[in-house]
Formats: sequence, structure tokens, C-alpha cells
Amino acid sequence: RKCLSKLTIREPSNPLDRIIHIEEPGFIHRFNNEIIIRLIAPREINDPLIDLGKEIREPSTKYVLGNNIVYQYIVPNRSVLRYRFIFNYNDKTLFYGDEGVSTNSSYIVVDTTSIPGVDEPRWYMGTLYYQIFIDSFENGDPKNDPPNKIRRIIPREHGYYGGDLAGIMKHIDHLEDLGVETIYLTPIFPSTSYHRYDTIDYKSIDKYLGSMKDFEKLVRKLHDKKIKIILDITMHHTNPCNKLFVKALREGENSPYWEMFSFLSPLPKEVAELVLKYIGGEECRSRELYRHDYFKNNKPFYEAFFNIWLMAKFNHDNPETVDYFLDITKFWVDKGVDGFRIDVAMGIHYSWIKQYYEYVKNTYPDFLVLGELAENPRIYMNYYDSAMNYYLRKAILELFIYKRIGLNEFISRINSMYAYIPHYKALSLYNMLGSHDVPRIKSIVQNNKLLKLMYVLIFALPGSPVIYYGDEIGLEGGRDPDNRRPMNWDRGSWDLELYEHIKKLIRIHKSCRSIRHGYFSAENWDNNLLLIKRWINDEETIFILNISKQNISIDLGKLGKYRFDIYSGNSIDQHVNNVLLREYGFLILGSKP
Ligand code: ARE
Ligand code: CA
Repeated sequence: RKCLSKLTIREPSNPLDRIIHIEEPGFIHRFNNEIIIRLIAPREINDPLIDLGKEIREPSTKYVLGNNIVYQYIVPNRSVLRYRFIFNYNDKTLFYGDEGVSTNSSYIVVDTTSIPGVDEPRWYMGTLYYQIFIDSFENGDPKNDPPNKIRRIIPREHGYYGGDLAGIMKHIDHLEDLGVETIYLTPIFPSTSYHRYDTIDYKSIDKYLGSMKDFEKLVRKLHDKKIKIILDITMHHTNPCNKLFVKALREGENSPYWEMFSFLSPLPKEVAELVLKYIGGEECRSRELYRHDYFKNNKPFYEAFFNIWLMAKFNHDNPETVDYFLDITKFWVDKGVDGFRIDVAMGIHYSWIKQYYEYVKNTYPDFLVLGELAENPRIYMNYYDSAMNYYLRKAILELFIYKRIGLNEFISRINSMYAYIPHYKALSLYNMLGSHDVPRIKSIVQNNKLLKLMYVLIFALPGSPVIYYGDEIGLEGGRDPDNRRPMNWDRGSWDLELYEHIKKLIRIHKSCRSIRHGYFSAENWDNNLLLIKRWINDEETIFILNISKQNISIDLGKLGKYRFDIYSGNSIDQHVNNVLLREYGFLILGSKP
């Protein structure tokens, strides 16, 4: 305490110094033939206007962000844009322009072709994902089953269930019925485990899943049905049976492949010899290393994911590893694959991913680069099109399940995420409640009404809603590997109410452009009501979520023009002014049918 009392915390003396407008993607970008401009200003500066020369406009959205407010202006695209901000402070009119804040500031002038963004949305913005953990989905062809297959409910490291490409082929009608637009497949390359994150060869298909022909057939069939497919690729690490790793280890430090990996020195000669015995042959036997106590008890002589011998890290300081994966990317682009989910993206350096991303986007602008990230995705979004939104999932669970945060904090977390991500990238965030790495949402949320409300929430926010296979029917499961139980194909035992709810949300999401591509704002109404607004051009949708167990009466008069109940498909009679939202109830309202 003594120590603390000496500390004086100094607020910047002039709040005007805290105004931020930077010409970088989060603050100025293009979308839908419009330009989106953001300004962050302290609360004491009242509603800044944007001055476009001939026209002065109000912000179209305000986000609260700590002691600041983020103002967002949406202005029409023109080849040269001149603008400055006008605001009142201490009874004076001030400007923020080319030279910062002053009483007579000049305009900021930008050539709009230099502003990042897209004029037309791309396929992955708002696409509905379905994640398939391939070993557990469906054993469509028992003939290709691994010999050491162990029948099981809960997977084990080398106990396969037998799921394969034929199994997916068999259930395309299920994907269609649900309304899936993109499937994300966990790894399908040769490996030594049922989860296949220890990839040996990035250009072939694990024989236990089918052949390359089967894969090509599957891609064609999916594309015929207008379903995209993205693959999971471990650019962070590889199985030591990877041919390049074998050569590097065999040839030693002078090998042209030595620098592709991250060997530690000095190299323990005898251990390296022993490893080579298991990785050099026709059949990859790296998993047998664990029969020796040495490999159970010692760290690898190379960097590896969690020091797992079967996951040798690439050397991302070596530009040749970028070329290696660009070549692999081209291979799968030619096979019709629509994108990659990059495993352990947080373990790969920015400078590496930047080189990879920029090359891929220049060459294949439609190819999706989705990163596996755990923190606030805002810091990564310059180098990815999309990120697995564990950050959002965590905020949802902390609000509803762990009760660590209230509605205000929830909104402020969401705002802090969206405020820094350009809108066109926010639309492609991978907004998930479940994945193969976390316990199933059904096993976390006991209350079915709340579970349904959580789905409404991920469908309401900008981004791509995600369904982890089985979650749509209420499959249960704890932590990895229990969250990878076989899909249940017995319709009679499905949670059909949940299934129909998700199906309906998917239909709504597909048909309302405001929900799929629209701008966004979130508001706290009476502490128990979360109001999310989405709009684009002249279409507007609002979501009202009762986040409590209490009944709450909604005054529709306050909402004005929203008289169409999108969820039920009915117009609301002009004479009806109040609607009762029960425990975890919600309303999805549109301004027109
Ligand atoms: C297996 C066992 C585990 C055991 C582990 C270690 O199943 O119970 O703890 O071995 O011996 C794949 C398999 C896993 C397997 C693993 C190792 O799917 O079943 O685990 O290989 O053989 C962190 C990483 C993140 C990673 C998660 C799992 O940062 O990259 O952990 N996710 C990817 C994939 C996984 C995959 C791998 C990486 C490896 O999605 O499926 O594992 O290729 C917090 C932490 C994060 C942590 C996250 C866990 O947010 O901050 O660091 O992520 O929790 O969700
Ligand atoms: Ca099989």
C-alpha cells in the first residue's frame, strides 16, 4: 500500500490528444462500394460529424470502448475522398484533419483505390460452416479400415473408428437438409493417428480414408451441391516420417533440408540413428518410438509441438518453408479445394504468415486462409481472412455459464474485437460454439432454451456461424477425445427441436443480406436485454435477446418500424404493442418481410 500511494496516475491533460484516426485497415476500408471510416474519441467529445466537403454527416454507429467511443461513418465510394471531422469541445468548434486537431484543419485526401477492402463480398463472408472430424463422422467403406482399428465410442490415439471420404459422400443429403455451405475437414493426409495432425505427406490422402480419386469425386459432388470444402493443414509441424525430415536427418547439417526444421544442437547421434530406423522405410513407424522409454521420458532433439516426437516443428525463419507450403497450396487449389484452416496459427510467426498470405491472396484471391487462434482475433486479421473465434466463445460462456461478466462487459469485449477489424473481415470470422478441441456445447449448457439462445447470438453477430458435426442434433461429449464421439445417425434419438431451430436460423441467415453482410451495433437494454442491429442498404434486422430467466415485456412502440417477425414468418399486427419474452426468449424482427 505504501508503495502504491506514491504512484500518481496521470491522465493525459488534453483529451484531444486521445483522438485516434489512423489510415490502416481497421480505421478506413472499403466494402460493398462504400467506404467505412472509424474514429476513436474520448467520451467528453460530443458526437463528431464527418465533413465530406459538400456534405456533413452523423456517424452511423457508435461503439463504447472503455473511456472512448468508436464512431463509424459509412460514406459512398468515389475515386478521391476528402474528409475531416468536426466536433465541439469547450464551446469551441474544432476540426480533425490532415494535421490532427485544430481550429481550422485541412482535409484528409485519399485515393480510394489504395484503401483495402472488397467491392463485392466474397463467398466466405458469412458462409455457414460445418466442421467434420473425419474419423468419427461415418464409416462409409469398411474395406479401407485400418488393420489396428479398435471399435470404440471414445477415440484413442491409435484406435480408429473408421470414418472416411465415402462416409461424407453418403451423408451429403444431411448437409443439404441442414443448409451447410462450407465443410471444414480435419486433416485427411497420411499420418499415424486417428486425428491425423501428425501429417507425413501433404499431397496425398490417407489410405484409410479412400483414394485421391475418391477425394476428387467428393469435391465435385460437393461443388455440384454448391458446398465449398476447406482442409486442415499443419504448417506448424510435421510427422518425422515426412520425406524432407528423413533426408535432413540422414544427410546431417549439410543437407539442403536441414534448415527446413528446427534441430537443436548438439545432435545426440545415437538417438538420431534410432529415430532414422523408424522413419526411413516404406511404412511410417514413427509411432513405435514410444515403445522405448527414452522417447516417453525425453524431449525431442528438435523443436516440436508440446515436445511431442511425432510433431516436428518447421523452421519458419527459413523462407523455403513458405515456398514449400505455397507449392502444396497450388496442388490443392488445382484439386478444387476452397481454402485452408491453418493449425496452430498462433505458433507461426507473423512475418512467415504475412509472406504466405500475401502471395496466396494475390494469386488465388478466393482461396480462404483461416487461422487457428485463441486470443482476440483483431491482432491477426491483417494476415488471415478469418480466425477461429475462441475469443467470442469464451465471452459467451463467461456471460451465460460461468457468470464472470455482465452484459456491459460482454458488449464491450465484442466491440473491442469488431472495432479494430475491417468490416469485410469481421464478416468472415469463424464464430463457433464448439470444435474438436473443446467440450461439446450441449454438455456445457444444460438448459435447452439457453442453448437455443446461444445459437441465435452467433447467428446475429457479424461472421460465419459454425456447426461442429453432431452439435446440431445435441450430441454430448467432454474434453478431447470425448468430444469426438461417432456421429449419431439414428434420427429417432436426435434433439429434433434443436435441429429444427438451427435449420431455421440457417435459412434466415442465408436469406437476409443484412444479417449476412450487414453493419452491426450492440446495445444493452435494461441489463437483461441484448439488442443487436444489422443493416445494409435499405434492409434492417434486429435481434432482441432476453439473457435472463425472467419474463420481460417488450414495448414494440419503442422500436418503430420493425413489424415483421422473421423467426415465425409473420407480420406483427399494428395494434399489438407489447410482446412478452420469456426465459432466454428472443425476437428477430425485420423492417419488411
Ligand atoms: C493428445 C491428447 C491430449 C493431450 C495431448 C498432449 O488427446 O489430451 O493433452 O495429446 O499429449 C492433435 C490432436 C489432439 C492431440 C494432439 C497432440 O487433435 O487430440 O492431443 O494433436 O497429439 C493448444 C494449441 C492449439 C491446439 C490445442 C489442442 O495452441 O494449437 O492446444 N489445437 C490444434 C488442433 C488440435 C491438434 C493440434 C493443434 C496439434 O486443433 O486438434 O491436436 O496439431 C487454451 C490455450 C491454448 C490451447 C487451447 C486448447 O486456449 O491457451 O494454447 O490450444 O486452450 O483448446
Ligand atoms: Ca472406413
